[in-house]
Amino acid sequence: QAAFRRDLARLLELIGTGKESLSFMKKRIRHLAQQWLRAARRLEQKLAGRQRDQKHILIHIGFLTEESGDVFSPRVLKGGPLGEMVQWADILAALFMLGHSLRVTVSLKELQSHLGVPPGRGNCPLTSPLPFDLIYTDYHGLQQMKQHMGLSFKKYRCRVRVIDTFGTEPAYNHEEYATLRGYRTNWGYWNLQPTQFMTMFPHTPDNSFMGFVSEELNQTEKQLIKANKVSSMAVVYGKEASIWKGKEKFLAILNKYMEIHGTVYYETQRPPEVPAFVKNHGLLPQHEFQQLLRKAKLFIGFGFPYEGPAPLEAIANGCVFLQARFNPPHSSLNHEFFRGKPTSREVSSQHPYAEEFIGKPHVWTVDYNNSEEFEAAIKTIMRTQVDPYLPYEYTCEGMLERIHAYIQHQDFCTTSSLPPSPKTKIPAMQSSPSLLALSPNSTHLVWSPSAGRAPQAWPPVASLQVWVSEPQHTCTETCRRHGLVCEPTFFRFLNKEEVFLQLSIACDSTEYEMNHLYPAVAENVHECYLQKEPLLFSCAGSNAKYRRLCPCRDFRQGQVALCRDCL
Ligand code: U2F
Repeated sequence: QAAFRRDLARLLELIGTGKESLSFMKKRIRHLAQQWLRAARRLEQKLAGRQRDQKHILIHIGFLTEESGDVFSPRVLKGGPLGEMVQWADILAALFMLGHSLRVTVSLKELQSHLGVPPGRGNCPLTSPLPFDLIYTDYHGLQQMKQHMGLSFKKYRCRVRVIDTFGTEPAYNHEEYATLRGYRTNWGYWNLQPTQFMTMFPHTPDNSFMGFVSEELNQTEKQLIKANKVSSMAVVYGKEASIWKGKEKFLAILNKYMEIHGTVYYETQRPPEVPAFVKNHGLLPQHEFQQLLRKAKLFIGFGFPYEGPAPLEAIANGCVFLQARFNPPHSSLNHEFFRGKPTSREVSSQHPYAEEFIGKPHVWTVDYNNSEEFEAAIKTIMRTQVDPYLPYEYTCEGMLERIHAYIQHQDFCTTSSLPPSPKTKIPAMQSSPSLLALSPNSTHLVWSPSAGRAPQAWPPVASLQVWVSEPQHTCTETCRRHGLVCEPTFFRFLNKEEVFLQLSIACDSTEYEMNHLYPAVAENVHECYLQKEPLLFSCAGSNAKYRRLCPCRDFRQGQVALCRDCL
């Protein structure tokens, strides 16, 4: 049984020393310690003594190992990316607070020693059973484990969770399919269950949403912040000078109305990209950056970095976030930053989560090519009163709740918890009684209690609704349009011929094929297709030719990763 922890001191020892990145993470954990403790107490009450198994967990942060180049650590104090470190610090804190037994490694040598690989021996099967129930790592770590575990890697990969900032879509994950269809990338194709990849924002429901946290304010702090806001103070999003390059026009407009602050790293003198009228504080320690946000009214993005933590912190501290709409959207097909990343996701603004999940009055997404629209937004924002706001899923309690649920319910090792392999199980599935019934208004299918006992599944099947997409729509979009979220683990319940029948879809032929858009129907030719490869079940992906069958579910307000009965 795992017992919630009462302090974080032991975790700080486990993390080790010797790298700026580790110091950054420890400082963050220390600073947020009280928040974590309070959140753990609240979750403990909520779960009311429910059985929670204590897991032995290895956390191997591959990108911080010398063997992968560790390009991030030397840039911690120089304006380099911190988002990944924010997330790892929070993952460590959450796993520890939940009471699991942790080992943390940031070098290959430590990894080998924890895995039980004798020094000097690589790429051999482990001589004794893996002593961890779970391994949290990243793409770099995955590669290292593959290299050093030999055949044992295949055996144990179901225990791995990959922290993957921008996400990996199923089409890119499946080796044979990726190779055949041109979805190969630098990051490989690991044939993992797509929900083993865990993202920084809920980018695609095909992956699990891991997230991170932002500081939560109590009522008194919120009131104080509101009272002390300076309505003419703006902070620019961007700690690296290159982000400011070519932004003179916007800065000049903004400067007409507001005092502009920046936190751009510099060594001896002001970077030339930052105009003289900007008050540049230099790169600030994280808690001082939060203080600056507490005074500011506006946090303004100029298009990069994509999808970082700072806008959530700004909104949590009562700022309005103003950002550029991307038209056309940026993606791995048209933008250098995303090129080679294992996703075709279209990024519609600098921060789509802020745009779609938060929106006005906290977030303004405007066309920066239209100076009038840009200027009008600034003027309106200055007059608008907003409260500090933090979505529940980004609070410590929200993150603890979500990771708790994943650890208790996600099992990629037991075969009964996995989608059936097509060769053996699909005929049996076809003959099983239908789990689904037409909804009262005949538009979609819902879980049918009359089918008998619900199959063991997590999320519980009772939350399932099947909707048919419009042509050219993804299942992610389709479910969202109905106020639901796509749930890839449910594809297996609707990958059946009879489901087309129940939905009155006429099929002149039905074939099993490998295609990440299936199950789907090509309506004009009455051809129906079922999925032959369960690893390719995908919420992402669309094509004008197909209407897709989409498995949707409900979700908890402020916690999109969990359905109502998921805890
Ligand atoms: C993102 O990484 P970034 O580090 O560029 O993300 P930011 O949103 O700028 O914020 C990271 C943290 O930096 C902190 C701030 C955030 O939590 O509190 N900070 C600070 O300590 N001092 C300052 O003066 C200003 C900010 C993203 F997270 C990564 O995944 C991507 O790789 C990267 C590129 O898109 O963007």
